[in-house]
Order: sequence, then structure tokens, then C-alpha cells
Amino acid sequence: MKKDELLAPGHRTCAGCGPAIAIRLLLRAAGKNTVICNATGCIEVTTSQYPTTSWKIPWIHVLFENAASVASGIREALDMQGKEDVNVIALGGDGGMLDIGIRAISGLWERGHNVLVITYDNEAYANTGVQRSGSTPWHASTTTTPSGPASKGKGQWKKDMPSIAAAHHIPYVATASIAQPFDLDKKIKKALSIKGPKYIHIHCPCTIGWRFDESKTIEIAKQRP
Ligand SMILES: Cc1ncc(C[n+]2csc(CCOP(=O)(O)OP(=O)(O)O)c2C)c(N)n1
Ligand SMILES: [Mg+2]
Repeated sequence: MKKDELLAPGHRTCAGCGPAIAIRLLLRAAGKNTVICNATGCIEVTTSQYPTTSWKIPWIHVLFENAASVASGIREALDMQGKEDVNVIALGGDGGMLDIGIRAISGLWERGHNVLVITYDNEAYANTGVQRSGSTPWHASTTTTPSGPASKGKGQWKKDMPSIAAAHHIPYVATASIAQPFDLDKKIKKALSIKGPKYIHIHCPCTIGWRFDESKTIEIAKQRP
């Protein structure tokens, strides 16, 4: 572990967890002067088991529904205290951000709060047993869309969240992947340099959900254009 690493080891993500890599890269890019509002999901559950925490920065667990609402409130409170330089990030998985929490995120973007919204996209509700989400791709096999003789897997297309973000005419929208860490780093830094609402969608494979060996996370990530 690097001395200045902001996600401490000892958390309980799976070996080879794609989202854990995304969060470490995120924190390296964002730095200490950051507050994170984290919706329920694998990252929240595995990093904050009472009475421990892996977060070395201010971090709050919020419901799926209101990560963006809480982040908006924190932003406004910090600004009132003259702390405009503090980064506020609303963070969640694809289920939390694309499905359950989308209403509050849309509100945040529309109102124009100076907040970076981040989805770490493992393409399923992984924490509860790999159920399909709006972000699960066409024909992917999940526990609620199993492929087999009676079904070809999920029967709907992946929800295009970056386009939904862009349709809000916010100043910055980007897609990224843990397969391209330098690109991800640049995009986070660029987003945080812009005052206003921002969105970054980070694609990250899930070893349990996608059923690949834990040593192959980056290799699998690289296969997705
Ligand atoms: C309103 C609500 N519905 C369902 C749950 C149960 N639940 C906890 S974690 C989780 C999966 C979240 O999926 P995602 O946001 O994609 O994050 P991941 O687990 O994949 O990291 C679910 C459904 C909950 N905590 N709250
Ligand atoms: Mg997920």
C-alpha cells in the first residue's frame, strides 16, 4: 500500500474486485480534500463494517434513493461556510445510480450543484446476489435473467446513462474504465476542476457476477471497448 493511499486495506471486497480498483484510483485522483456520499452497494458494505472503516476521508453512507440529495445538501452547506474548494462526490453502483437513485441525480444535475456524480458499473446488483439492473447488457445471464434453454438472458438493452447525463446539458460527462487508469485519473481531475454538476461512468468487471478468475479483472475490462 502506498503511504498516501486513501482507501485503507483490510476491507472486505472480493479478491479481484473491479469496483475496489475504481475507488482506489478515484481517491488517488480526487485527493484528501473530498467528501463522499456513498449509496448502498458492494463498496459501501465492504468498506464500512462497524466499528471499522477503510475511508481516510469524510464519507457518509446514504440510501440508494438519496445519495445525490445528500450530496447536494453537503455542497450547499460547504459553500455557505466558504469551503468551495472541497470536492463533493456522489458515488454508487449501477443499480443505485441508474435505477433506484436516478430521480435525485437528475434533480442534482438540473439544479446545477457543484458535485461530481460517479457510477461504478459492474452491470448488476452484485451485493445482493447478482440480479439484473438497468445497466446489465443485452442477453447477459444474471440470477434474475438466467440464460438456458428457456431464456437467452436479459431481454433489454443496457441503459445509456452517459447520454441521459449529457441530455441535462451539464458541463462535463465522461465514460471510463479501470482498464485505462491514466485516462480515468485525467478524467476525474478534469471533472473536479470544473465548477458545476459532472458525471463519470466507470466500467468495472465483477469477478463473482461475471464468473471469471480473480486474476483476470483487468484483462476482462480491456475486452470492453
Ligand atoms: C431501497 C433498497 N432496495 C434494495 C436494497 C438491497 N440492496 C442492497 S445492496 C443492493 C445491490 C446494489 O447494486 P448496485 O447499486 O449495482 O451496487 P453493487 O452491489 O453492484 O456494488 C441491493 C439491491 C436496499 N438496500 N435498499
Ligand atoms: Mg452493480
